[in-house]
Amino acid sequence: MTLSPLEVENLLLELAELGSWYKDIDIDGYGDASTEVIGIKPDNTYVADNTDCNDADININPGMAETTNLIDDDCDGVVDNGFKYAFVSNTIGHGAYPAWGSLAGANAVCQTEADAGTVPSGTYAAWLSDDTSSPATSFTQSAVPYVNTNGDQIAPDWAGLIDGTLDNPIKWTADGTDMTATGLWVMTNTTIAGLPRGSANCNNYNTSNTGSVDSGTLESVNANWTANPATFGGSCSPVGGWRLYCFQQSETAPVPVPEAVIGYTGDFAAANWALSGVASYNMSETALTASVGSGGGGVVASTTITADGTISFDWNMSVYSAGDYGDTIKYVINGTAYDLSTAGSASGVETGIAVSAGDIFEFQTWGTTSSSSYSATFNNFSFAAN
Ligand SMILES: [Ca+2]
Ligand SMILES: [Ca+2]
Ligand SMILES: [Ca+2]
Ligand SMILES: [Ca+2]
Repeated sequence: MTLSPLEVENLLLELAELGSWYKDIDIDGYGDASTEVIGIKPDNTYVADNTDCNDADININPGMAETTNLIDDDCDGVVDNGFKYAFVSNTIGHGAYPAWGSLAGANAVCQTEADAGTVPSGTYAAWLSDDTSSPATSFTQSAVPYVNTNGDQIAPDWAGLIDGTLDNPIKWTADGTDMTATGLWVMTNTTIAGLPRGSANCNNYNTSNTGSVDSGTLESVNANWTANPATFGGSCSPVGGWRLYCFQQSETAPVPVPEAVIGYTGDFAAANWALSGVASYNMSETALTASVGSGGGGVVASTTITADGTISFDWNMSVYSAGDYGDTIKYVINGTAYDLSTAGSASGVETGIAVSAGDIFEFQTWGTTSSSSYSATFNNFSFAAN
């Protein structure tokens, strides 16, 4: 067969595109890692990239900028990183009823509402001062914008938050409910600078229904948002009660996907096993071997598992001279033995053996009498963390 110049050119082009290819359904130039095809590029719906975390949305890929939409636009595993969310509590503190009880209790209210709400996961704390702590001393002072749960900017950063004017009022709950005209003030005892306004803090927010408190008003964008003179010295048990301002302090980092351990490496390197026996034995990166020429005996290799996961390995037992009571090869988890073979030559593949952090995992071989002669191998070892 003779190829025309055009056919030769096309063939060369195809050869140049040998590699790994990934489907790009939303045509944003980024492919779906789960659709790998190796070889010649199937067609132009495939790309070389495999980093699209949502191949059904052209606006979600590693090339996008993160925006305040409660979506991980840039595929780095963190929702709305580059912003810190704030919200007003749905929970109402009230001195006459079970309330937050302390500044730590108020922080817990914020955390609970954040965890149950639509805001990005992370740590949240109350904009509240007591006798020993205030936002200025306890908050992570953000260099990135503070935003509401509806996406509006509250302030460009910490400096903007404490300059006495907000870009938008903090009046949305952690699940995005607008609390406009709900008629409740927000307990703060905190100045616009984030410092204690005084000692009007309901006896450090205990539940004894005593003392007074200074507060702010949740629809305000001037200094009244945190320190409204009309509220100063307010009762700790008003008819309505009080809300809290809650601020995101940090983001929850994406959970790294643990890499599998292949061979006796990493946590399963030979140095992390206790090896003993009366056989000739050895552990390399690729295999644990035991060789018994005469006299019986075997090897015990023991390690402590460092993470929950599954173990797989191949094994082989070649018996040259049988022991009177058999020649065994097995693995043992926390003292419970799982026989692989108890007599004669045999081999096999074990996969998906579940283990937990702290488990004692062992390989064992044993020739039962002085007439035993065998060689045993555990190879193709791997461990995949859950
Ligand atoms: Ca795509
Ligand atoms: Ca996409
Ligand atoms: Ca992100
Ligand atoms: Ca986003």
